[in-house]
Amino acid sequence: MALADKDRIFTNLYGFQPWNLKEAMARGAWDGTKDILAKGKEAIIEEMKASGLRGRGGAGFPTGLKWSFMPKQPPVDQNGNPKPSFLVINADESEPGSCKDREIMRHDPHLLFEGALVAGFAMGARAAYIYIRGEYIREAEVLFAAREEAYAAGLLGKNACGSGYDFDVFVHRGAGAYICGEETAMIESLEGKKGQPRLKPPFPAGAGLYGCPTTVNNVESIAVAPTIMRRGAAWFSSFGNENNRGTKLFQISGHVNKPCVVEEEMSISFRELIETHCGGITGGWDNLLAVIPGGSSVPLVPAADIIDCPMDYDGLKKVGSGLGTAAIIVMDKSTDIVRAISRISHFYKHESCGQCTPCREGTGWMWRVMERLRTGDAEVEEIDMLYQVTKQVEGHTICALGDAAAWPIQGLIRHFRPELERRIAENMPEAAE
Ligand code: L3W
Ligand code: SF4
Repeated sequence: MALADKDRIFTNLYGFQPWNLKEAMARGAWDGTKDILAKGKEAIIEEMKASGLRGRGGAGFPTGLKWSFMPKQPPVDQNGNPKPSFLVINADESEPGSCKDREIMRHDPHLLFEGALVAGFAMGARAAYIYIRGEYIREAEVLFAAREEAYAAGLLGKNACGSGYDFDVFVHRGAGAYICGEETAMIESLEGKKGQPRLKPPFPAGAGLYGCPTTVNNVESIAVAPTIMRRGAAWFSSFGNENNRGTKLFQISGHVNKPCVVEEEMSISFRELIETHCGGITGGWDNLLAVIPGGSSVPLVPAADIIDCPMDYDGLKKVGSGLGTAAIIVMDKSTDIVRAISRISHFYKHESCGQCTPCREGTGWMWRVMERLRTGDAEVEEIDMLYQVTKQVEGHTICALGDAAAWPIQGLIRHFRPELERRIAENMPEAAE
């Protein structure tokens, strides 16, 4: 059954009402925030753990657990002074297909600012930085204006919400590099350096922004926190399957009759999601070819495997893919699937920061072979060789971009090998005999 309106967290997702503070408060934002903080840090973290919320930026790491990694006692610098802790909010939404954080920032920015205070307080942070992708110009304007409103109303800054807690939020604009969405590259960029991922460990909770304890969370993860605290962990965890809890923003693009961003219950089946919110597949269900269910970084899933699949972490893992950011790219039978994956390969080649060899060299190499496979200008043996190269890149790089470049190609070879062979045979008739 589809999510009822009363259970939606993002009640202004389509911007039917103004985003401003007065309207946001009428919708329930900033309601009882002081009381939430009065529960104390531990209680907030325990509630978030009990809610089952998993990070909405792609990796699905349990949010309450992540907050609990922040040190209870601040570490000290070489002069014996306590170091501050920071929250960094990842608004660098750049994953192809992903466009949910944009809607939150456009239409419900106060939920994000309130979430920043709740999360920052729980982890003992002095301030939050919202790192927003450079291309989101209008959204950044909304964030700057909403921030002004929150400060003017005493909700942020000194004695935020009358809680006795001082908490600042800064909005920082990126400059258009996908890699700055990787948490440690984002931290480097915030420090004014070139956005390149750091080796982990140490994780940011140990040494993050300016070497201080830092937690990086996605916009959606932070923006849902106040409502979870108001309505309770039991309410949030009543949605979805075991290990896959809550409501979730799904972004459906491609060959559906009505592409949209929609908040739904986690674990809803692909069929129900598409029928309820997208008016079905273009040309009907028989016309469905494949789906990339979690943004371009996850492997595609062929039609037969996806139709009744629960849209959650475990369901999509079982069919060899992942939920990622729940950016669902639907492809019908008019799609040139090899060209589509080759285009994704080009994206990763372009966005590689070049720091480690398997990714820097491998992404270009994989894209060039993909382009030859697209036109059929290749040997059949190269399909297996390409697969082997993806295995050499996967798991051998500093950050997940290497994996993200490898997985779509693996999915293509796993599910569409006959199509690759057909192209080669048609381009080289003598080889097909
Ligand atoms: C402390 C430990 N912290 C893990 C933290 C870690 C991070 C989080 C998840 O990649 C994925 C990637 C993309 N002590 C810890 C710990 N942590 N162990 O938990 O970490 P990790 O390494 O599993 O993932 P990641 O490097 O953050 C993110 C995928 O997301 N993705 C793309 C996302 C794009 C967007 C966007 O456009 N908005 O988010 C799509 O699938 O492939 O797998 O915070 O520090 N022992
Ligand atoms: Fe840079 Fe790619 Fe290495 Fe990530 S995997 S650090 S993007 S070269």
